[in-house]
Amino acid sequence: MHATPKKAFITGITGQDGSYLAELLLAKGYEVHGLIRRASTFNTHRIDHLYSDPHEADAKLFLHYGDLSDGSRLVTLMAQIRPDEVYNLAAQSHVKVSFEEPEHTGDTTGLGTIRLLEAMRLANVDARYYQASTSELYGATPPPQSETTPFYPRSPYGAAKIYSYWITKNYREAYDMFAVNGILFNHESPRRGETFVTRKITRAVAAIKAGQQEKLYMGNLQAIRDWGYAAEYVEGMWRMLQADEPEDFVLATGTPCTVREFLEISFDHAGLDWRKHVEFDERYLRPTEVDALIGDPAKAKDKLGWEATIKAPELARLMVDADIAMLQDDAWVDSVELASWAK
Ligand code: NDP
Ligand code: GDR
Repeated sequence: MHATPKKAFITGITGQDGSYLAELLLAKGYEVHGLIRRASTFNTHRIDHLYSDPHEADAKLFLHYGDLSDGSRLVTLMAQIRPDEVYNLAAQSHVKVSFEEPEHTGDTTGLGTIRLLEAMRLANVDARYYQASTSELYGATPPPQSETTPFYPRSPYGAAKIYSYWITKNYREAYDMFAVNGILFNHESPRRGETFVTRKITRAVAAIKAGQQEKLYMGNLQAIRDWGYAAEYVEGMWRMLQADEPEDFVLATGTPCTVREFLEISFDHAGLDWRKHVEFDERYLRPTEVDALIGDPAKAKDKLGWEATIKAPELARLMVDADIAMLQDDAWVDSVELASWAK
């Protein structure tokens, strides 16, 4: 353990992964600095439980306004904080939305990465850098997908992330930075954004069970995904930055599950028949779909000792239980009905 605590800087700290990672690093004794966007409403609900008044002597979590579109702000923050580890988790992360906002997605999910890497260089910060890369890079390339599988992205999101992947690798080679890509397959949790398919399903199950909703409108049920549990994946991110050498790693369960199977398991768990409630709506289809993602996590097991223990069926059940409990406690973080704008 350091005499002074290690400092981590997390972009995307208000998101699903950022909240679990902040929790993990605080538990390990880190001082954690997070980038938050100014919004007209509070957007910190996922990390409120970790926050203490910065005037308190033992405060360990510090939040800074900023945005991945604002390069000079990132330089200032790097110079002020001088972190030991930087985790770039911020992104416009929704694949379907990226078809509607391709330029914005390119700007934050793609160019945001170079702004942050340059900020580190300009501020002379010699930190270890984690880039949130994704199985969406593989896109149309059939499974199983590993660190050596060729990329073929199928969305503006995937194309923006491929830029971030390569620029991270380039900075590692060009400037000898400890900069790595975690190529993470889908990972979910009760904190998952409400418009990603797993959470959309488990929230609907809770609402239908409570008699508050009748129908659930869905897109492509044939898609195959490799769903793991987010709380386990952030441990893998941290381990990548503790390794002796900077290397890229796949994190996945290695186990396939279709959207239809996830639906079935979730509805069954609440004693419901999904066929009575689920209807097709073409608005949830993507112009180009990623049909099948199944990761090969052998390298992470071998070199990091990391392994996913929670697979899709258990994940679906724990998310349904959490959404039912949240609804009963009236603790749903907002009142987002799964209205037509929800993707
Ligand atoms: P979320 O969508 O839950 O969180 C995204 C975060 O990025 C939020 O904190 C959001 O802030 C922030 N953000 C968005 N745009 C900007 C911007 N312009 N400037 C600063 N912050 C911004 O994503 P996840 O937690 O699920 O994923 C984390 C990262 O991992 C993302 O990069 C995602 O693309 C990638 N990834 C995720 C996978 C998954 O299955 N979850 C799999 C593989 C990769 P705000 O709260 O204000 O919106
Ligand atoms: P994905 O996640 O695109 O894999 O990206 P998402 O949960 O949005 O979709 C998974 C699959 O479900 C199908 N689907 C639907 N999806 C949504 N959102 N809503 C629906 O109604 C619906 N019906 C069917 C989709 O077509 C798709 O095949 C996630 C994000 O977290 C990315 O940031 C991350 O990089 C990848 O996972 C790995």
